[in-house]
Amino acid sequence: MALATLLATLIVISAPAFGKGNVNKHIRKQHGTAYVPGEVVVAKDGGGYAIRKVDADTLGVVKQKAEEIEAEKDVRAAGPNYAYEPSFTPNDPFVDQQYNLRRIRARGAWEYSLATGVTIGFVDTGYYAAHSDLDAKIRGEYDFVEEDEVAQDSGYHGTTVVGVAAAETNNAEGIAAAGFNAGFLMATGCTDVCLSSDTALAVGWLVGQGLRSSTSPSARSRNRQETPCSGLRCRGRRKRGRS
Ligand SMILES: [Ca+2]
Ligand SMILES: [Ca+2]
Ligand SMILES: [Ca+2]
Repeated sequence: MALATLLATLIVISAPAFGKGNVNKHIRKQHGTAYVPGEVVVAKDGGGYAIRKVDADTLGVVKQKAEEIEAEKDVRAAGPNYAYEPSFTPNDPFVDQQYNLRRIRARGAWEYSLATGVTIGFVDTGYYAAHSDLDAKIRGEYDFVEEDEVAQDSGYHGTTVVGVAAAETNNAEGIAAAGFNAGFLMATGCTDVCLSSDTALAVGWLVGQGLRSSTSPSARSRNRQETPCSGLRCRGRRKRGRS
């Protein structure tokens, strides 16, 4: 009896206080939502919060109990004791310096999608193919300025733009990209200047690769009419008088 009493005392002493010891709580996940069974968080009219124990196991019944409690006098709001985890942070060394990712709340978006299987098309100045944060992401390229199959970067604009959207992410190197697992196609349509005659063909080529254009349906229709060829087949069909 003495041992049982001692054990009971120890259990009471080690019980977590409200707001602490959440790791000891029995957290359950139902339909992707994590919560603590048998608990409702109650916000009082006069301020402050409290946990109310309820006889409810599934999330649906906990919500039902919370609604009943919310209808009580002196209760401002009540709801399940939901459990949240910090958003995933990739291991790329520069990720903490990437203000752009914080601004667009990329970490929250990555909870829903890592863009696996997605390909992003770029019309830009080309890209640096040997870049170790890009070399595994290229899915195809064409240079509509030089009319060849090597979309080398004539500056650093294209490399920067591609990196922000589709650099290799969570590879313990360089930066993280909003597109996470997304690959990319590069259609070079610019050097220090972008000509419509090059960029229109470049967009048409990307559409021909199966990418959806962000231009209007009428513009897409025009592009298809003006650029029925794609990739290699375009070569030699255009006489633009450029060297
Ligand atoms: Ca790489
Ligand atoms: Ca080239
Ligand atoms: Ca990286």
